[in-house]
Amino acid sequence: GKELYESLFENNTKAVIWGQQLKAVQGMLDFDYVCRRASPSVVASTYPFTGDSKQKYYFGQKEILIPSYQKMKDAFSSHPDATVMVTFASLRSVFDTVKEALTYPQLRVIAIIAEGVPENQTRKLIKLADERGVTIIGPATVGGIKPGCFKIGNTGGMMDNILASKLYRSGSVAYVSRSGGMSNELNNIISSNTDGVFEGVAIGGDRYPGSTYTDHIMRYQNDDRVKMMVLLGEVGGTEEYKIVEALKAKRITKPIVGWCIGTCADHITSEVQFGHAGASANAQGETAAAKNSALRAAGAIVPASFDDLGKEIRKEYERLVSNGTIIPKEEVPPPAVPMDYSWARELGLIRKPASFMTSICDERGEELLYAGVPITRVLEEEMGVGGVLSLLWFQKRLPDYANKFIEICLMLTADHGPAVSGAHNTIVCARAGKDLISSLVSGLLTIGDRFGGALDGAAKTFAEAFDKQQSAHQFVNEMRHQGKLIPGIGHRVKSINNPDKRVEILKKFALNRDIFKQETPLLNFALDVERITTAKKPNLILNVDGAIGVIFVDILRQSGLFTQAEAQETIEIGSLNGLFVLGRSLGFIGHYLDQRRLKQGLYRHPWDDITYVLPEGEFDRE
Ligand code: Q5B
Repeated sequence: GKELYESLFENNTKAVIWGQQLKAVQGMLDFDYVCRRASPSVVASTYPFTGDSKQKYYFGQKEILIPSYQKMKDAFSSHPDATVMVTFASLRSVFDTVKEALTYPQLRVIAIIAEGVPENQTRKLIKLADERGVTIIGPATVGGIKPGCFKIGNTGGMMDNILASKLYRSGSVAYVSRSGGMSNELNNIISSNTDGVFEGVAIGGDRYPGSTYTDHIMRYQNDDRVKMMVLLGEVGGTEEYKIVEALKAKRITKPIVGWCIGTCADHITSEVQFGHAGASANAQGETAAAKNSALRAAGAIVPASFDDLGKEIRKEYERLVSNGTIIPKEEVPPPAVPMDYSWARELGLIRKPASFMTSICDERGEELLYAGVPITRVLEEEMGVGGVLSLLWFQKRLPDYANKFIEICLMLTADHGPAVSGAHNTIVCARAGKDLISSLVSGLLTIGDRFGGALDGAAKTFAEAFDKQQSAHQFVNEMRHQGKLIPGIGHRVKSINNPDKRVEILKKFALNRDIFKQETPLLNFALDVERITTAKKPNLILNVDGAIGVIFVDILRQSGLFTQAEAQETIEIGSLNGLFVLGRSLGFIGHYLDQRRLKQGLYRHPWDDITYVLPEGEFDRE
């Protein structure tokens, strides 16, 4: 049978949680910490749909691991000192869950947090629990709270609420209510009119709650630490009359302030079902007003209205203080519970310098933005690859001719045959059996000052000479004196006799004022330089890297879209080589796929194509 009058929770009570309610568990642990409990109240959780694991929580500042067990049996056998189970199982699985829990003799309390559990199931569970001496709180409840000791799940709300109602330390007033929401109200009323809450239980709105007002009030009656009690009943049912009987029979001797809410129902002519399943008066005696009168007549302190509840509670509390029943304790401030970072941020209490900054793309909203432009607009306005590149690389919407120029660059640099350094590397890598990305990267790694990566160098070197107002002659001579090759000049196979068609196309496009609507002073200067270098050697042409480099500087400087500083920065941070890298990636990927399709085997370079020039010595072959 059930031992009725014992305490359910103390400051060393341990609980197992059924379900994956990480937030609720953290709330319980924060409560424990603010109550100065020596150890957390939650020792384990159990959930059949995931394997055994350990879950990370905070206990104050400290990070702790709490085990989660797939099998309830394992949770209880590993934690034989757990006497409470809080289950968040849904109405579909709660019956079986609680039935199983009731087979573990260590359990004293099961708090069921589930709406809509069928009444026949609840009644079966109540019967089983009674036989085993287990107290059920719920099902349709948030649970209960015992300041300084234990908090069931989300009871009491957030930490600011708990602090405001001083639920971190024990008071002298114990209450029982049906509704979780109203118990928050009671926490507030009691804490502002007395030395605080000793314990509060919300039994839940069910017609057949697992434990009743009387179960809890009798516990409070028998606990010397409770000096006065509060009962918040409601319209419907006859449970409050059991308190009336206990008062009459002097089984309740402590002061009890009582109020049944729902007195307004008497003014409504039609039959009213309030929020709770049990909150409907089926007979005159079940009305709130009738129950309030009965309580008053039996000796409970019943205010004139709910508004006066606090006043009556205060009056009784002050009487108990003045006659020495309650000796108010000195207020000790609670330890500070660190606030969760995300919550503090939401409240605007903290700020933190971000580790990363970005200015090109934002994917967080409903629509992806490239430099602030929604992608639907990018498509609607047919900005093309050139437009997208301008947004992402330069955060600018460039004029159409500039976007077109970018696209021409990508098309013209896309490939230049298998013999060039990069394509060769990609091919060798592919033939060594490597994957697409490795082969592509192997090719890209050859791009530099000599091969394909002279765009930035050309842009910078030509621009500097131009800005110093050097003539083409002076520039070529200065570079020669410094022993430097001019970036963007020279080609292995192309020459004035075998012109590079790609460069011809670029020049034609940039020099056509009908299309390319700006001046090209740096291109003109580079062409002057080319006239001098090709006079020396026919292959010292303005090459594809050089042509793109100088024309791009002209766009940066003459389009009117970049400030001088932006133009300079764009050249200096190495943007322009990106054009060749991007364009040529098309070709390298093509070469990789081609080798795979052609099923080319491992490449080994032939000996007859290598001159071995080893130092002569005693180990030389005969
Ligand atoms: N001389 C490109 O040289 C190459 C000179 C120069 C002054 C120069 C060379 C060079 C600068 C870097 C550059 C991009 C290595 C090239 C590209 C993409 C590609 C590739 C493809 C594709 C070619 C012979 C004589 C020497 C040198 C002098 C040479 N370059 N003088 N300024 N720039 N250029 N790279 O033919 O007196 O005889 O000793 O480094 O812009 O990579 O298709 O292959 O799409 O894939 O080997 O187009 O020009 O000439 O080094 O034997 O020199 O000319 O000092 O003079 P070569 P070298 P001297 S486009």
